[in-house]
Amino acid sequence: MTDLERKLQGKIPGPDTGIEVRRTMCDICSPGMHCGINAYLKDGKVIKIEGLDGHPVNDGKLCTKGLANRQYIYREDRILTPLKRVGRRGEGRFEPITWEEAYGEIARQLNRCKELYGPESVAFYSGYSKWYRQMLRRLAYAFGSPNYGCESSACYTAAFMAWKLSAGDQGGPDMEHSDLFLGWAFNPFHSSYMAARKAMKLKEKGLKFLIVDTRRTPASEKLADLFLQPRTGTDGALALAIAHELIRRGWIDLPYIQRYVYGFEEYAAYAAQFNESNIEAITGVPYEQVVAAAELIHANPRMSCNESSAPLCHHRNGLQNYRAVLSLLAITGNFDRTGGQLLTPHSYMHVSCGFPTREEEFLYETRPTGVKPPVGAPRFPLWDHLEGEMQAMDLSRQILEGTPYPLRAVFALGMNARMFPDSGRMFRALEELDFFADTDLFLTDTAHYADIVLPACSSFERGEFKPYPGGVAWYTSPVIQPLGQSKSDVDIIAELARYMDLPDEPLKAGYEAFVQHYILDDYGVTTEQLKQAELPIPIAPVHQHRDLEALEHGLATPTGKYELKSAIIEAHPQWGLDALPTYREPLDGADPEAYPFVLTSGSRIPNAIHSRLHAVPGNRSLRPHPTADLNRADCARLGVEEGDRITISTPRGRLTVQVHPTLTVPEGLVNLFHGYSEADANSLLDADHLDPYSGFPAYRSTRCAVTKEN
Ligand SMILES: Nc1nc2c(c(=O)[nH]1)N[C@H]1C(S)=C(S)[C@@H](COP(=O)(O)OP(=O)(O)OC[C@H]3O[C@@H](n4cnc5c(=O)[nH]c(N)nc54)[C@H](O)[C@@H]3O)O[C@H]1N2
Ligand SMILES: Nc1nc2c(c(=O)[nH]1)N[C@H]1C(S)=C(S)[C@@H](COP(=O)(O)OP(=O)(O)OC[C@H]3O[C@@H](n4cnc5c(=O)[nH]c(N)nc54)[C@H](O)[C@@H]3O)O[C@H]1N2
Ligand SMILES: [Mo]
Repeated sequence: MTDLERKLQGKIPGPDTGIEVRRTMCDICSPGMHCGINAYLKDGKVIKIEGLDGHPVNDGKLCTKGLANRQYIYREDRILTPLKRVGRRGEGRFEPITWEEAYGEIARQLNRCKELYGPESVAFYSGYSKWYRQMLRRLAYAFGSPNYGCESSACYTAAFMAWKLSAGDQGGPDMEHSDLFLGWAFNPFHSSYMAARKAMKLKEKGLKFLIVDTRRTPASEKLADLFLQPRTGTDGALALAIAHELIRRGWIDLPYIQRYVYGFEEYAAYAAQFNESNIEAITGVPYEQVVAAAELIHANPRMSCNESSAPLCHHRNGLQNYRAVLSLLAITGNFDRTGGQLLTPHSYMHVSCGFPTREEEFLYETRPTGVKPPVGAPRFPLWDHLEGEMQAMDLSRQILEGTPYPLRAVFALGMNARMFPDSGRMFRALEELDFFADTDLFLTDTAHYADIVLPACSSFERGEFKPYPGGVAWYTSPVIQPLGQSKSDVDIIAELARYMDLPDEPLKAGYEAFVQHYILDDYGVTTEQLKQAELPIPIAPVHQHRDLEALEHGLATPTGKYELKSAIIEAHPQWGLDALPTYREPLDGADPEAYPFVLTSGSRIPNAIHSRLHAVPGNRSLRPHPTADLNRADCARLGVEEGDRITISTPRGRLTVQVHPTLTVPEGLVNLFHGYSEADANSLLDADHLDPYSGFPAYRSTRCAVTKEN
């Protein structure tokens, strides 16, 4: 082997090998991460990737998902041209068309619906990707429809709403200064590796952990000083019982409560209903463990907690459960205090990016007035009051029933019909539409239902503005040409707006102009500077926290205080919701004799993220078969062993998967991972088993039956 061959084999960059390294970002997982990447390129192709040293999130490291980027962007089912459907909906037969033809058809069809049924009859939907959402929302508004909505109808927003009701905006943990961390539904080892690293480091420094999870997890094994394992969806009752124990023993911060907290007396009286007489029956947690939790909290006064964007709120009682957990911070005087939970006002994409922006001006200044309410508003009035976008969990119902008004077309970016509870109903709804356009990297089975499919490019093929917590930001540049004729989502939106000549100049000016004028101008920074930067650079000074400053100033709640009793809900008795964080049984009405098990679906797994990575060969090989976890005692009773097949059934449907006997789940609970199209957990769920406060679905608590498959 020659020297050059050796260098080529080792993928060594240099003029002789023709290999160069460019910087980009992984956008496969949560926007809270988006790690820096070195992409090694040869002949315009990515041949290797590695983590980018010095990047504020990953500092050179990459996880099982990040490492999949090369196989992900070159997945065989990448869409390379705009497509027009020629077969039946769902059949997957398409023919390539030009961008001009695609825009023409979309414009014609959306305008037709507008003329026949009004602008509200068109919904604009985004799947899990977030970075282009400001533009998509504005597109909906420019078209005249209030119906912009997204996957956040089932992710994070319920937690955000709980925070808004309680404190006017969200709070983040000041973990470094805490004595105790309340890891409630917290398993970052599978969902957020960088947070896991931080937790492990702080544990070594002496931080105590109270872990509350329905399953045994790496967090319960590696982090917990005390581990509580309640029945799924009973967290509200457990939190109220701990609160009652703290109150009863006087282990609360009374001066703080008197000054900064609203509704304490009624809250305390309500919490007293959860005690030694009933807590084990409701939650499965013995009362001694409630006492142990109260003792741990008392012994470790500075306490913070994790943000649970999903599992705590994935129940029909989820938002209230989450409020009950948060209330523990308020009664112990841990909100807006060093080592507790600090206000982290949202400023970009629902999260705090460390500096204020004028994003909301861009989002709302063109919102149409005098139009019908968005999808889901009548059914979920609190959601509508706090969020104002459509609650997409009501989308399939409205399409199929046509009430309160017809919904006839959907323009989507990255729609995955399988993320909706009773995904079959969503597919039926897509079949019923007059027109459906979907934009994706891959020709998914949801895209098969579209009349027009548009090809989006990956984060390696485009640029993106990316702020990170702590006031730093950068703007990535494409490292390779877009594959085929694919385009960046934001370019698609701006081009369509121009094609349709919608009355919105800032939208038509495009994404980069939005970032410059609504985000960066205030800081005297240009997108060009951020593109030149080797790594994210500081663009605003970091806010220095002062204890009780936000509370002294008055929170953005109606009373200005931390509200244990929501004044917003109190002021709207017609909603039929409770102002206190009341507790209600999570399980549905299915017959417990016919459906003696409980199904929880969606706990995260390290090798996959939703529907994105199951089709990537390397990741798929780590968990090739959809599998359900079942307690060993249940397995023994059913007579099944590792790898045997079981059928999980609900009144909605049935699914056959492999079984994994385990002790991580308690008896009676079936844990199924989500995102597999051939074993779609959501096909088993009821589309109307929703939280009336948030509209969130009960992904984590549905009665089911389990039988052995022969
Ligand atoms: N049973 C169960 N179901 C759940 C959950 C659960 O816990 N249990 N979790 C819920 C939660 S929290 C979430 S966030 C949702 C996930 O929400 P989904 O929307 O289901 O998420 P994904 O499958 O990651 O992505 C949707 C589509 O976006 C496409 N896509 C990726 N990148 C881009 C891009 O840059 N542009 C465009 N146009 N498309 C792109 C992907 O290829 C994919 O087809 O699932 C929810 N569903
Ligand atoms: N690898 C990977 N990482 C991801 C994702 C992914 O798909 N794959 N998705 C991303 C997204 S969109 C989101 S929203 C986040 C979610 O992030 P997390 O909320 O951290 O993830 P989960 O694993 O869903 O839930 C955490 C723990 O909650 C427990 N749990 C479930 N139900 C209950 C309950 O009723 N009560 C209690 N106390 N515990 C419960 C589960 O057993 C699990 O161990 O993850 C993000 N990160
Ligand atoms: Mo999510």
